[in-house]
This record gives sequence, C-alpha cells and structure tokens, in this order.
Amino acid sequence: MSALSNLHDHDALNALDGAHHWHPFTDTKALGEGGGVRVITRADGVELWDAKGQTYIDGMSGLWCVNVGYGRKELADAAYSQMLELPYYNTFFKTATPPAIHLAARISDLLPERFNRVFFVNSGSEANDTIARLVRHYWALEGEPDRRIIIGRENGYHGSTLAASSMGGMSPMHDQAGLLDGFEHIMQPYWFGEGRDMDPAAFGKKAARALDEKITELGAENVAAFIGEPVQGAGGVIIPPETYWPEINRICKKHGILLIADEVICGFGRTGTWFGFEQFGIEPDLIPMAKGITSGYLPLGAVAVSDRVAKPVFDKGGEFVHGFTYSGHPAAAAVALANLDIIERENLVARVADDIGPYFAERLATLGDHPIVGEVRSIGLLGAIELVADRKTLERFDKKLGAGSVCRDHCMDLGLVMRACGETMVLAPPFIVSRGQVDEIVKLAGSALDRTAADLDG
Ligand code: PXG
Repeated sequence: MSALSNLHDHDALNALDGAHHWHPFTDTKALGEGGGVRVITRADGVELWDAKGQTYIDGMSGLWCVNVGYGRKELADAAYSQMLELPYYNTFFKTATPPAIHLAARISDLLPERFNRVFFVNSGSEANDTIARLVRHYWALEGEPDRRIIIGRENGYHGSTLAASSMGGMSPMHDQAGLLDGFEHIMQPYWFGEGRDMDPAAFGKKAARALDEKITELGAENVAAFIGEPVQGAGGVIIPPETYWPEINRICKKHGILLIADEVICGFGRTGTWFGFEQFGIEPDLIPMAKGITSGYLPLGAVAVSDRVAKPVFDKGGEFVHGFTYSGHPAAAAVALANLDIIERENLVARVADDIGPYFAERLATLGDHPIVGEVRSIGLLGAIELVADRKTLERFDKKLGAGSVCRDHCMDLGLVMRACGETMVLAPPFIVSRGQVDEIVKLAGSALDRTAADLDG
C-alpha cells in the first residue's frame, strides 16, 4: 500500500501512532493497551468524521476553540492569501506586519477603553507565561519589586508551561513537575462540589474572601496579581455564584493587586458576551486570550494590557526582554481577523446570548431528572452535567469506577464528543450549532447517561 493510500486507513495510522506519536495529557501505557486512537480525518460545521467512517457531533468545539465551526473557507482563504503574500515575518527589532498591526487594534476596539496594548503569543500557556513575567516587570518599575507572588485557584487551569501550570491549580501537574516559587492558590468557587452546605450567595463571598485571607497571610506588599477564569473550563465548567467576582474585584482593589481574567475559553463569545469578564462585573488589568481568537484554525494567543500596566513600561522605557519567534505570526493574525469578521457578520455573540444559548440551557436542563445526574448548569454555550451515584444524597460514584470516563466513552461510541472533567461531563459546542443539533446532543448525552447508569449499577 502506498503511503498516500494509508492516509485515512485506521489500522495503518494506529500502528504508526502507537509507534511514534506521544500524546498530551495521556496515559500512554493505557492507550497502547487499549484500542488505540480515533483518527479524526475530516470535519464540517459541527460534525467530525474518523478514519473508520464514524461521524460525531463535536460537542466540545475541538478543545473549546472551533467557535465558528469547521469548514470555513474564508479562514482557509485568509491563511492562503497571507502565506502567498508574506508567510512569515517577525515583530522584533522595529518590524511589524499588516495583519498583526490590524489585529492588535481590532482587539483593543473590542475591549473597554483602558485596554490599548496587545502582546502576541502562540497559545494560552504562552499568554499566561508572558503575564507572569510582565506583572513582575511592572511592579519592579513601580518601585515595588517584592510584589512577585501570583495567586491562582485550586482546580484552575491556565496552561501547561511551568509558569502557567504554577498559576493553575491542577495538583496532578504540580505533583509531577513541581510548582514554581511565587505561586499560591486559594479555594475555587465550586458550589456543587464544595459549598452545598451554604446558600450559593454566601458561598460565593466565602470563596472570594479566601483571597483576602491569603493576601493578608502573604503580605500585600509581596503579592503581584490574582488570576482566575471567569468560568473555569477544564476544571469542569464551574460558574461562580453572582457574589463571587464583585468581591474578588473589591479585594484586589483594596490591596492594589493586579487582576487577570483568563479569557482563553470564555473570550470571543463563548458565554454570550464578547468576553466573560463583562458578564460577571470583573474589572481586569490583564487579559490572556487564545483558542477562539482564530477559532483554532491556526495557533495564536494574545495578552491585552490595560493602560495601568502598560503605562510605566511605555513611559519609563527599557526593554521588556520577552517574546517569541512567532509573536504576531501574519498568517495566524490574518485568520484571526477573518474569524472576527465572521463572528461580527453572523452576530454569533448575540446568537449565543439570546437564541441558541438559552435553547441549549433549556434542553440540557431536561437531563437534570436523570437518575445519575446531580446538577446541570450552563452559561452561553458552556454546559456541565454532574454525575452522582445517588440523586437524593448527591453522593458521588466510587472514584475507582471512573464514572466520567465511562460516560465519555459511551458518548464517543454513540457519536457525541463530550468531555469528562473527573465526574463532571462538559459541553462547549460551536456557536453555529443548530437547534436540531442541540436536540441531538442532548438525546445522545441522555443515552450515554443511561448506559453509564447501567454499567455502574450495583
Ligand atoms: N487558560 C485557559 C483558561 C485554558 O482553558 C489555557 C489557558 C492554555 O492554553 P493552551 O493554548 O496553551 O493550551 C487553557 C487551555 C481540556 C483542555 O481538556 C483545556 C485546555 C487545553 C487543553 C485541554 O479541557 N485549556
């Protein structure tokens, strides 16, 4: 068989994959002993095809990123034209390219007036690494070089580089690779998981006040910034109580510390506003973004910087000794501009807020009656289903049973991509998902729950 005819052959690809391809966040031994990988070969709209010919509804927009859906010719055309015109040039050493310049201006226009500077990177992790360096540089310029600590949250996710994973609160990552000095964590505002003995509003305040306690413990003079996702994504679509963010805002202001709203998942319309911070009344100083900026068609990330942080750096001068070969990559920036055109032209943010988001919420809520479901929640096109062994007591399944993985595998077999974050099933479909496709997602999720319940019964 020629190499070309092997291109979509499931078995041949699996043999090669098993021999050479090392997958991220994967138990490679278990993968080798299991049935191998599903090789995704093609996609259109909200649908995926694999090398065996099975189709799936992509309830996760890839990894929370393909917001405008697959098969958008104009994004491919934007990359193609830009690659012919100028495939690469850097933004170091007093040079720039038109797409990078336009995109910086366009992102500034989407944000409140105090955001006028955009630093480009290639991923969410790099955005957060950039922020870790920038906030320390900022405080040194402000004459407070001891303000170096960044406080994040348990079960927060900010990326996989050492600085980004240290900002995050994923303990398996810390256990394996260590936690850098200068990163601290407070509790997460996860009412279903950690606060059910209180009413949500009181719990939200309690979770926020953990920040005040931590700052007091560390000494405000040592704290640079607090980082949080408006809605935690990888942690399990954790939507904080309404009381949470206003209190976090107040505490950050009181101690003068910078507030970072990680919009890598929430940004560009996912929650029904252009950015998640708008909905929760968060007043950030720095905004890392990635994923939805190009709808995942090419890698790109950015850090939007408020005047407060940018001013001393620009006014006092001196080099911010940081950057990447591909910062502001022209093809990625051209795709981002075309992606923003689509979101605006098709009114996709309003669609998520007023049309498909509410429909998704209504349909998803019907799964709340299922015998192994403890809670269903959603915001915009982010949804979560909490798996429980007992609906009355909300007791979880025995961890050893791996209820989330069982449910996820059933979803995949049924043709639905739904992700498991521990015992929380999560959904983040593309913004173009139709009502019929939402119905199908909910129907398949329901079947997967039935099968999971049958598997784990007794
Ligand atoms: N911040 C947030 C809020 C994220 O969700 C990152 C930063 C890092 O972005 P990069 O582009 O470096 O991956 C993320 C990424 C999952 C999953 O399984 C989630 C992410 C990435 C990979 C897997 O839920 N989020």
